[in-house]
Amino acid sequence: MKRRSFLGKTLIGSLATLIVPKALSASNKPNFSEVIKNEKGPISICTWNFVKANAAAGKALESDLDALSSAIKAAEVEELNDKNTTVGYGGAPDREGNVTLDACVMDHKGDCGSVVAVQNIVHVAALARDVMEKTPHVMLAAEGAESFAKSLGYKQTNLLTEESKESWLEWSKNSKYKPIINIENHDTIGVLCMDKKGNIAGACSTSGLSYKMKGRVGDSSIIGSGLYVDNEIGGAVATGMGEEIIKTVGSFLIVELMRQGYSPQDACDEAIQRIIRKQGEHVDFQVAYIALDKQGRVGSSSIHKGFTYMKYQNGENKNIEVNNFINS
Ligand code: SD4
Repeated sequence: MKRRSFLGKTLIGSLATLIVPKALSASNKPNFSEVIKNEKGPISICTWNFVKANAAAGKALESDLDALSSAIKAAEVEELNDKNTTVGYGGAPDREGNVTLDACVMDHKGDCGSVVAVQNIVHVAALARDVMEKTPHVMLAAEGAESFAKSLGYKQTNLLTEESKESWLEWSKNSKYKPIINIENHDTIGVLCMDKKGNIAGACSTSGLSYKMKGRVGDSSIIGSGLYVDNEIGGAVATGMGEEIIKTVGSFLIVELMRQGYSPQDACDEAIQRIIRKQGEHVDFQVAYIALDKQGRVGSSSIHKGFTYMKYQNGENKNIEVNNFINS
Protein backbone atom coordinates (compact mmCIF):
# COMPACT_ATOMS: atom_id res chain seq x y z
CA MET A 1 0.00 0.00 0.00
CA LYS A 2 1.21 3.51 -0.75
CA ARG A 3 2.26 5.44 2.34
CA ARG A 4 -0.28 8.19 1.75
CA SER A 5 -3.24 5.85 1.50
CA PHE A 6 -2.00 3.91 4.52
CA LEU A 7 -1.77 7.14 6.54
CA GLY A 8 -5.18 8.16 5.25
CA LYS A 9 -6.69 4.91 6.47
CA THR A 10 -4.88 5.12 9.78
CA LEU A 11 -6.31 8.60 10.26
CA ILE A 12 -9.81 7.48 9.32
CA GLY A 13 -9.37 4.52 11.71
CA SER A 14 -8.27 6.76 14.59
CA LEU A 15 -11.04 9.27 14.00
CA ALA A 16 -13.55 6.47 13.88
CA THR A 17 -12.17 5.06 17.12
CA LEU A 18 -12.71 8.45 18.68
CA ILE A 19 -16.21 8.83 17.34
CA VAL A 20 -17.65 5.31 17.37
CA PRO A 21 -17.49 4.45 21.09
CA LYS A 22 -19.33 7.65 21.93
CA ALA A 23 -22.02 7.03 19.33
CA LEU A 24 -22.44 3.39 20.35
CA SER A 25 -22.63 4.10 24.05
CA ALA A 26 -25.50 6.52 23.51
CA SER A 27 -28.95 5.21 24.37
CA ASN A 28 -30.01 5.57 20.74
CA LYS A 29 -27.42 3.03 19.59
CA PRO A 30 -28.29 2.32 15.95
CA ASN A 31 -29.89 -0.97 15.16
CA PHE A 32 -28.41 -1.74 11.75
CA SER A 33 -30.79 -4.63 11.14
CA GLU A 34 -33.63 -2.13 11.12
CA VAL A 35 -31.89 0.80 9.49
CA ILE A 36 -30.53 -1.06 6.50
CA LYS A 37 -32.97 -3.21 4.57
CA ASN A 38 -31.62 -5.93 2.34
CA GLU A 39 -32.84 -4.43 -0.90
CA LYS A 40 -30.14 -6.04 -2.99
CA GLY A 41 -31.44 -9.56 -2.40
CA PRO A 42 -29.64 -12.35 -0.61
CA ILE A 43 -25.91 -12.77 -1.12
CA SER A 44 -23.58 -15.70 -0.64
CA ILE A 45 -19.82 -15.49 -0.95
CA CYS A 46 -17.33 -18.28 -0.41
CA THR A 47 -13.61 -18.85 -0.68
CA TRP A 48 -12.06 -20.36 -3.84
CA ASN A 49 -13.73 -21.58 -6.97
CA PHE A 50 -16.40 -23.61 -5.18
CA VAL A 51 -19.09 -23.04 -7.79
CA LYS A 52 -21.52 -25.75 -6.68
CA ALA A 53 -21.11 -25.00 -2.99
CA ASN A 54 -21.83 -21.31 -3.42
CA ALA A 55 -24.77 -21.99 -5.75
CA ALA A 56 -26.23 -24.31 -3.11
CA ALA A 57 -26.09 -21.49 -0.55
CA GLY A 58 -27.39 -18.86 -3.01
CA LYS A 59 -30.37 -20.99 -4.02
CA ALA A 60 -31.12 -21.86 -0.41
CA LEU A 61 -31.16 -18.14 0.45
CA GLU A 62 -33.46 -17.41 -2.46
CA SER A 63 -35.87 -20.06 -1.24
CA ASP A 64 -36.01 -18.23 2.09
CA LEU A 65 -33.58 -20.27 4.14
CA ASP A 66 -31.81 -18.31 6.85
CA ALA A 67 -28.18 -17.20 6.51
CA LEU A 68 -26.63 -19.81 8.81
CA SER A 69 -28.46 -22.83 7.34
CA SER A 70 -27.52 -21.62 3.85
CA ALA A 71 -23.84 -21.18 4.73
CA ILE A 72 -23.76 -24.70 6.17
CA LYS A 73 -25.32 -26.04 2.95
CA ALA A 74 -22.35 -24.64 1.02
CA ALA A 75 -19.86 -26.18 3.47
CA GLU A 76 -21.59 -29.55 3.12
CA VAL A 77 -21.01 -29.62 -0.63
CA GLU A 78 -17.24 -29.40 -0.16
CA GLU A 79 -17.23 -31.68 2.88
CA LEU A 80 -18.64 -34.39 0.62
CA ASN A 81 -16.39 -33.61 -2.35
CA ASP A 82 -13.69 -36.29 -2.32
CA LYS A 83 -11.64 -34.31 -4.86
CA ASN A 84 -11.19 -31.45 -2.44
CA THR A 85 -8.20 -32.56 -0.38
CA THR A 86 -8.51 -29.72 2.11
CA VAL A 87 -12.06 -30.24 3.36
CA GLY A 88 -14.03 -33.17 4.77
CA TYR A 89 -14.11 -36.56 3.07
CA GLY A 90 -10.90 -37.06 1.07
CA GLY A 91 -9.08 -34.37 3.06
CA ALA A 92 -5.32 -34.82 3.38
CA PRO A 93 -4.31 -36.51 6.64
CA ASP A 94 -1.83 -35.41 9.26
CA ARG A 95 1.70 -36.83 9.03
CA GLU A 96 0.58 -39.99 10.82
CA GLY A 97 -2.23 -40.67 8.38
CA ASN A 98 -5.21 -39.40 10.43
CA VAL A 99 -7.71 -37.10 8.71
CA THR A 100 -8.77 -34.57 11.34
CA LEU A 101 -11.29 -31.82 10.63
CA ASP A 102 -11.84 -28.34 12.10
CA ALA A 103 -14.95 -26.21 11.62
CA CYS A 104 -16.88 -23.33 13.09
CA VAL A 105 -20.08 -21.37 12.57
CA MET A 106 -21.36 -18.00 13.75
CA ASP A 107 -24.90 -16.71 13.44
CA HIS A 108 -26.56 -13.31 13.26
CA LYS A 109 -27.22 -13.25 16.99
CA GLY A 110 -23.50 -13.47 17.76
CA ASP A 111 -23.70 -17.10 18.87
CA CYS A 112 -21.03 -19.48 17.68
CA GLY A 113 -19.93 -23.11 17.78
CA SER A 114 -16.82 -24.97 16.82
CA VAL A 115 -15.27 -28.43 16.58
CA VAL A 116 -11.59 -29.28 16.55
CA ALA A 117 -9.57 -32.27 15.33
CA VAL A 118 -12.63 -34.42 14.59
CA GLN A 119 -12.17 -37.83 12.94
CA ASN A 120 -14.69 -40.00 11.06
CA ILE A 121 -17.43 -37.37 10.73
CA VAL A 122 -18.00 -35.69 7.35
CA HIS A 123 -20.32 -32.80 8.18
CA VAL A 124 -18.37 -30.92 10.80
CA ALA A 125 -19.86 -27.46 10.06
CA ALA A 126 -23.29 -28.88 10.95
CA LEU A 127 -21.71 -30.46 14.02
CA ALA A 128 -20.31 -27.05 15.04
CA ARG A 129 -23.85 -25.70 14.79
CA ASP A 130 -25.06 -28.51 17.03
CA VAL A 131 -22.38 -27.60 19.58
CA MET A 132 -23.70 -24.03 19.45
CA GLU A 133 -27.36 -24.97 19.73
CA LYS A 134 -27.40 -28.16 21.81
CA THR A 135 -24.62 -27.76 24.37
CA PRO A 136 -23.76 -25.06 26.90
CA HIS A 137 -20.34 -24.77 25.21
CA VAL A 138 -18.75 -23.11 22.21
CA MET A 139 -16.05 -25.61 21.32
CA LEU A 140 -15.69 -29.41 21.46
CA ALA A 141 -12.49 -31.24 20.56
CA ALA A 142 -11.50 -34.65 19.17
CA GLU A 143 -13.09 -37.66 20.96
CA GLY A 144 -15.48 -35.38 22.87
CA ALA A 145 -16.79 -33.90 19.62
CA GLU A 146 -16.95 -37.37 18.04
CA SER A 147 -18.98 -38.91 20.84
CA PHE A 148 -21.29 -35.88 20.81
CA ALA A 149 -21.75 -36.46 17.05
CA LYS A 150 -22.47 -40.15 17.65
CA SER A 151 -25.04 -39.30 20.29
CA LEU A 152 -26.84 -37.17 17.69
CA GLY A 153 -26.77 -39.98 15.12
CA TYR A 154 -24.06 -38.62 12.81
CA LYS A 155 -22.78 -41.34 10.46
CA GLN A 156 -19.25 -42.67 11.04
CA THR A 157 -17.13 -42.47 7.88
CA ASN A 158 -13.50 -43.23 7.22
CA LEU A 159 -12.38 -39.89 5.77
CA LEU A 160 -9.14 -41.19 4.25
CA THR A 161 -9.80 -42.04 0.60
CA GLU A 162 -7.50 -44.31 -1.43
CA GLU A 163 -6.28 -41.27 -3.37
CA SER A 164 -5.44 -39.24 -0.25
CA LYS A 165 -3.77 -42.28 1.26
CA GLU A 166 -1.57 -42.74 -1.81
CA SER A 167 -0.53 -39.07 -1.82
CA TRP A 168 0.27 -39.27 1.88
CA LEU A 169 2.35 -42.45 1.42
CA GLU A 170 4.20 -40.74 -1.43
CA TRP A 171 4.81 -37.69 0.76
CA SER A 172 6.02 -39.84 3.66
CA LYS A 173 8.93 -41.13 1.55
CA ASN A 174 10.61 -37.75 2.09
CA SER A 175 8.40 -36.36 4.86
CA LYS A 176 9.16 -32.76 3.98
CA TYR A 177 6.74 -30.47 5.74
CA LYS A 178 6.17 -27.47 3.56
CA PRO A 179 2.67 -26.20 2.91
CA ILE A 180 2.20 -25.37 -0.77
CA ILE A 181 0.85 -21.95 -1.72
CA ASN A 182 -2.70 -22.29 -3.13
CA ILE A 183 -2.70 -26.08 -2.85
CA GLU A 184 -4.02 -26.97 -6.33
CA ASN A 185 -6.58 -24.25 -5.94
CA HIS A 186 -8.64 -26.46 -3.65
CA ASP A 187 -8.73 -25.19 -0.17
CA THR A 188 -10.68 -24.51 2.97
CA ILE A 189 -14.27 -23.44 2.49
CA GLY A 190 -15.31 -20.25 4.26
CA VAL A 191 -18.82 -18.96 3.53
CA LEU A 192 -20.67 -15.77 4.40
CA CYS A 193 -24.37 -15.42 3.69
CA MET A 194 -26.81 -12.55 3.95
CA ASP A 195 -30.42 -13.73 3.87
CA LYS A 196 -33.61 -11.97 2.76
CA LYS A 197 -33.99 -10.39 6.19
CA GLY A 198 -30.53 -8.90 5.88
CA ASN A 199 -29.07 -11.17 8.57
CA ILE A 200 -25.48 -12.31 8.15
CA ALA A 201 -23.98 -15.64 9.27
CA GLY A 202 -21.00 -17.75 8.30
CA ALA A 203 -19.38 -21.18 8.31
CA CYS A 204 -15.87 -22.48 7.84
CA SER A 205 -14.74 -26.10 7.32
CA THR A 206 -11.32 -27.67 6.69
CA SER A 207 -9.03 -30.65 7.11
CA GLY A 208 -6.27 -28.14 7.82
CA LEU A 209 -2.79 -28.12 6.39
CA SER A 210 -1.77 -31.32 4.63
CA TYR A 211 0.53 -33.54 6.69
CA LYS A 212 0.34 -31.26 9.71
CA MET A 213 1.67 -32.47 13.05
CA LYS A 214 -0.73 -34.70 14.93
CA GLY A 215 -2.92 -32.47 17.11
CA ARG A 216 -2.23 -29.30 15.13
CA VAL A 217 -5.23 -26.97 15.00
CA GLY A 218 -5.49 -24.07 12.57
CA ASP A 219 -7.62 -20.97 12.38
CA SER A 220 -10.74 -22.54 10.88
CA SER A 221 -12.22 -23.57 14.20
CA ILE A 222 -11.12 -20.44 16.05
CA ILE A 223 -13.83 -17.80 16.21
CA GLY A 224 -12.28 -14.43 15.38
CA SER A 225 -9.47 -15.97 13.35
CA GLY A 226 -11.03 -18.21 10.67
CA LEU A 227 -14.48 -16.61 10.92
CA TYR A 228 -16.18 -13.71 12.60
CA VAL A 229 -19.64 -12.20 12.19
CA ASP A 230 -21.21 -9.19 13.83
CA ASN A 231 -24.65 -8.76 12.34
CA GLU A 232 -24.56 -5.00 12.95
CA ILE A 233 -21.44 -4.65 10.83
CA GLY A 234 -20.68 -7.69 8.63
CA GLY A 235 -18.53 -10.81 8.53
CA ALA A 236 -15.18 -12.13 7.38
CA VAL A 237 -13.66 -15.56 6.72
CA ALA A 238 -10.13 -16.72 6.07
CA THR A 239 -8.22 -19.36 4.17
CA GLY A 240 -4.53 -20.19 4.03
CA MET A 241 -1.81 -20.48 6.65
CA GLY A 242 -3.81 -20.71 9.86
CA GLU A 243 -0.92 -19.89 12.17
CA GLU A 244 -0.56 -16.43 10.63
CA ILE A 245 -4.31 -15.84 10.65
CA ILE A 246 -4.46 -16.72 14.35
CA LYS A 247 -1.53 -14.42 15.20
CA THR A 248 -3.39 -11.45 13.75
CA VAL A 249 -6.94 -12.59 14.72
CA GLY A 250 -7.69 -11.82 11.08
CA SER A 251 -11.45 -12.16 10.72
CA PHE A 252 -12.19 -10.23 13.90
CA LEU A 253 -9.73 -7.57 12.79
CA ILE A 254 -11.55 -7.14 9.48
CA VAL A 255 -14.96 -6.80 11.12
CA GLU A 256 -13.57 -4.28 13.61
CA LEU A 257 -11.99 -2.26 10.80
CA MET A 258 -15.34 -2.22 9.01
CA ARG A 259 -16.92 -0.99 12.25
CA GLN A 260 -14.47 1.91 12.12
CA GLY A 261 -15.55 2.83 8.60
CA TYR A 262 -13.27 0.78 6.37
CA SER A 263 -14.93 -0.74 3.32
CA PRO A 264 -14.79 -4.58 3.18
CA GLN A 265 -12.06 -4.26 0.53
CA ASP A 266 -9.91 -1.86 2.54
CA ALA A 267 -10.39 -3.93 5.70
CA CYS A 268 -9.25 -7.12 3.91
CA ASP A 269 -6.26 -5.29 2.42
CA GLU A 270 -5.22 -3.98 5.82
CA ALA A 271 -5.49 -7.45 7.44
CA ILE A 272 -3.31 -8.93 4.69
CA GLN A 273 -0.77 -6.15 4.97
CA ARG A 274 -0.58 -6.56 8.71
CA ILE A 275 0.70 -10.10 8.09
CA ILE A 276 3.11 -8.97 5.38
CA ARG A 277 4.52 -6.16 7.52
CA LYS A 278 5.39 -8.65 10.25
CA GLN A 279 7.07 -11.06 7.84
CA GLY A 280 9.45 -8.72 6.04
CA GLU A 281 10.23 -9.14 2.34
CA HIS A 282 9.82 -12.85 1.88
CA VAL A 283 6.44 -14.41 2.54
CA ASP A 284 6.24 -17.95 1.23
CA PHE A 285 2.76 -18.83 2.40
CA GLN A 286 -0.72 -17.83 1.32
CA VAL A 287 -3.44 -16.12 3.36
CA ALA A 288 -6.65 -14.78 1.85
CA TYR A 289 -9.78 -13.18 3.26
CA ILE A 290 -13.27 -12.44 2.04
CA ALA A 291 -15.65 -10.03 3.77
CA LEU A 292 -19.27 -8.93 3.45
CA ASP A 293 -20.79 -5.91 5.15
CA LYS A 294 -24.32 -5.06 6.18
CA GLN A 295 -24.85 -3.00 3.03
CA GLY A 296 -24.04 -6.02 0.87
CA ARG A 297 -20.60 -4.76 -0.11
CA VAL A 298 -17.95 -7.41 -0.63
CA GLY A 299 -14.16 -7.29 -0.32
CA SER A 300 -11.32 -9.75 -0.68
CA SER A 301 -7.55 -9.72 -0.52
CA SER A 302 -4.69 -12.21 -0.59
CA ILE A 303 -0.93 -12.30 -0.12
CA HIS A 304 -0.15 -14.19 -3.35
CA LYS A 305 -1.74 -14.47 -6.74
CA GLY A 306 -4.07 -17.38 -7.37
CA PHE A 307 -6.85 -16.85 -4.86
CA THR A 308 -10.40 -16.40 -6.17
CA TYR A 309 -13.79 -16.33 -4.50
CA MET A 310 -17.41 -16.93 -5.49
CA LYS A 311 -20.25 -14.47 -5.23
CA TYR A 312 -23.93 -15.39 -5.70
CA GLN A 313 -26.42 -12.56 -6.05
CA ASN A 314 -29.60 -12.15 -8.09
CA GLY A 315 -29.31 -15.61 -9.57
CA GLU A 316 -25.76 -15.04 -10.80
CA ASN A 317 -22.88 -17.10 -9.42
CA LYS A 318 -19.56 -15.48 -10.32
CA ASN A 319 -15.95 -16.41 -9.73
CA ILE A 320 -13.94 -13.31 -8.91
CA GLU A 321 -10.17 -12.84 -9.03
CA VAL A 322 -8.55 -11.18 -6.08
CA ASN A 323 -5.80 -8.60 -5.87
CA ASN A 324 -2.63 -9.81 -4.31
CA PHE A 325 0.19 -7.93 -2.61
CA ILE A 326 3.17 -10.10 -3.53
CA ASN A 327 3.92 -11.32 -7.02
CA SER A 328 5.42 -14.75 -6.65
C1 SD4 B 1 -5.67 -24.09 8.42
N1 SD4 B 1 -6.64 -22.23 7.21
O1 SD4 B 1 -5.93 -25.13 9.02
C2 SD4 B 1 -6.66 -23.65 7.36
C3 SD4 B 1 -6.35 -24.43 6.15
C4 SD4 B 1 -6.36 -23.88 4.85
O2 SD4 B 1 -5.12 -24.50 3.02
O3 SD4 B 1 -6.92 -22.84 4.53
N2 SD4 B 1 -5.68 -24.69 4.06
O4 SD4 B 1 -4.68 -23.41 8.62
